[in-house]
Amino acid sequence: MKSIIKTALSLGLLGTSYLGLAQSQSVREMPAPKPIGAVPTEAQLSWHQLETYAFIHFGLNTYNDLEWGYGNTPVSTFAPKHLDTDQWVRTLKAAGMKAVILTAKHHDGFCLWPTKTTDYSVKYSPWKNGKGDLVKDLVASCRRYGLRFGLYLSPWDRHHAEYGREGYQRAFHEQIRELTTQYGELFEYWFDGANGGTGWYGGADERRNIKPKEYYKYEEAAEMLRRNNPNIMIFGGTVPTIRWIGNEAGWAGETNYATYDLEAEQHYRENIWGHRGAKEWLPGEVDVSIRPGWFYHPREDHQVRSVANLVNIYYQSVGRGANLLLNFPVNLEGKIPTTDSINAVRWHRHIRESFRHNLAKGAQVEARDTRTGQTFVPRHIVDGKPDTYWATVDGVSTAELTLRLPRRRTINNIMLQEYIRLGQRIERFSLETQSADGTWQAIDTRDSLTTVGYKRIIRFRPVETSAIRLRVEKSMGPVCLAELGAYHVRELVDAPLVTRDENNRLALRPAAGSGSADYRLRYRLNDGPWQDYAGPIVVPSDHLRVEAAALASGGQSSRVYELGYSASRFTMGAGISEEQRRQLVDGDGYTAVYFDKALRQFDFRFQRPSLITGLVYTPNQGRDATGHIQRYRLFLDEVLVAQGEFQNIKANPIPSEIRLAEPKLGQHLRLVVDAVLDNQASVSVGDFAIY
Ligand code: FUL
Repeated sequence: MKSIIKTALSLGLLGTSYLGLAQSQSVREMPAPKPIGAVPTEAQLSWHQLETYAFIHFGLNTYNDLEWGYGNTPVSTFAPKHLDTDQWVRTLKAAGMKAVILTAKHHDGFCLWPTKTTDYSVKYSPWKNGKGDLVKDLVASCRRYGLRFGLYLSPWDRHHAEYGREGYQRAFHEQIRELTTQYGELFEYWFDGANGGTGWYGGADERRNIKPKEYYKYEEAAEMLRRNNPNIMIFGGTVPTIRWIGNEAGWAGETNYATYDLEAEQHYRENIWGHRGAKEWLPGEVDVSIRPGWFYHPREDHQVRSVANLVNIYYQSVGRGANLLLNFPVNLEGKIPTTDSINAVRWHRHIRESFRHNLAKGAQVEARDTRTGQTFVPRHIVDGKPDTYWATVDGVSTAELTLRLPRRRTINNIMLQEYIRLGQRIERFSLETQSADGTWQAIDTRDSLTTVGYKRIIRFRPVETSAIRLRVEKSMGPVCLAELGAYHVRELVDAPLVTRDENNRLALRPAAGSGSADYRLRYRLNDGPWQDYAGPIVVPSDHLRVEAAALASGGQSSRVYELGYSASRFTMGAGISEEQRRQLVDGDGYTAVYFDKALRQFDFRFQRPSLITGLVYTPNQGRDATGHIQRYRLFLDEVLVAQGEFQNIKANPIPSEIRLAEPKLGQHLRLVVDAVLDNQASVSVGDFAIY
């Protein structure tokens, strides 16, 4: 009998199911472990499985080069010529997106559907002579291509005259009613939390402060949403079912709990990691744009995230148990631009190929302390089904699992999934591989081996092995593991970073997270010939176009940098030391300077009259930076040439441009800081560049 089983096993005929059967006949089936803490609802469980879906930011902002329109931008400027929602959805589908969320209304108040609540909508725009309905068009495209559909409706409305008063409360709820009754099923609804106070407000042009938790009546709004969409996921407001990840830069914490307690939150940054053992299942959603801004800006055409960068974001979001909401800014034509769509599709192919072959499939799995019975057998972790799992007996909250692979393999990624229906449990683990001589070695990784949750993917230096050992060192209760996958993934490198200092020294630096890959750096200036990079070089000219590339066995990535005036052309005014000046113009937003609260202006004096087109302010890129400039005026030779606000600077502190209406000759540029974000006392600056 034994030998028959052995032969059948080696032929792969029986797998381990025969043994399972034998086991089930002889042992008692233990009950499932008791749930621990908060657990997901069915709707949340199916939301987790979406993993990646798209955001579309499009509207009046697109046609006015804005991130946060003030609410007074003329409706007549909304005139897309070749708007094609099928092109969006085809692209998104090819990029592996399971759903799409449209900004039906952004903070500027402009509505992309012909709402009855305001005349600030597509109905009053030249697009399709006012007969268009973008929400409807996109829903139809989603149906055609099988994507799910969701909406973003900004509660803050900088256009509405009644904003801050009852009139707008009613209009806002009516907008939700329209959107939830006229367009079919919605999988997700976004209540954006941003509110900068100031706005056009029907011409009042003032600051209006509200108490969001009360003013927007989120509980009533949610009820309305659920009436027609019982399984809807709600982002933001007071009764959400998912949570913002706390940054717009594309990362969840390596330690990431799906549980959260909104009432206990002290700072929004806590969202990045979640709250351990908190009372609510409120999983994180990583929202990030494929370009620096959320809306389309022509100047960002050469700043589309590379495939390598997007892959890294995938590991930092989906690979850490969060979902990824990747934004695509639709351009002036009304389409997703070519570079964005090519990179997104290539990214998806890379991810698909990376995780296509689970090298642990067919492994023999042995475990300690397994619960008896069919339901919990160790092989469930390699059956490719996240709804079957292996579990340890009650009272045991550590685990040891050994997987003997069908053959020796090189691996550099391990994917783990907990059986989250019973709650998130694992808090610390280790992973080892067995060398040819039989000894066990810890994987060589920079990832911290802490939480798992819905999904965790660990990257490490490639290693050849025929066995893997997982040890769970700390768990909130019996370990319930649904899946373990082992993969050999092609490593990609991202384009290098380029900086130029005040002595005109140009330097290339490997991008963060470029890992162990061996690679070479190259560059070219003003579209000239490519040159190998060996160390900093002196580049004497202003207005330089630098293309920098990293080449490795896994492929190459390049990026274009447009550099403005050399910092050797100007001096900076009083109150700024030489050392500070160096940091302000070194092209690196991480070398930031905090200024004394008395300092509220920055002067740039050129040696000779120079043609000025604009100034780029890079906020302090430090993780918990404060003191970003919010409102400014810009003077050239004492004449006011621009004024305004740096939009969305809190959540997305990217380099921001102040562009003059037209280039002007001048010698003395002065940036006056009129408001600092959150009324902080001191201003902080990462970098300044003049163009
Ligand atoms: C933020 C908004 O202020 C941005 O403009 C963008 O819509 C982003 C997704 O959310 O809070």
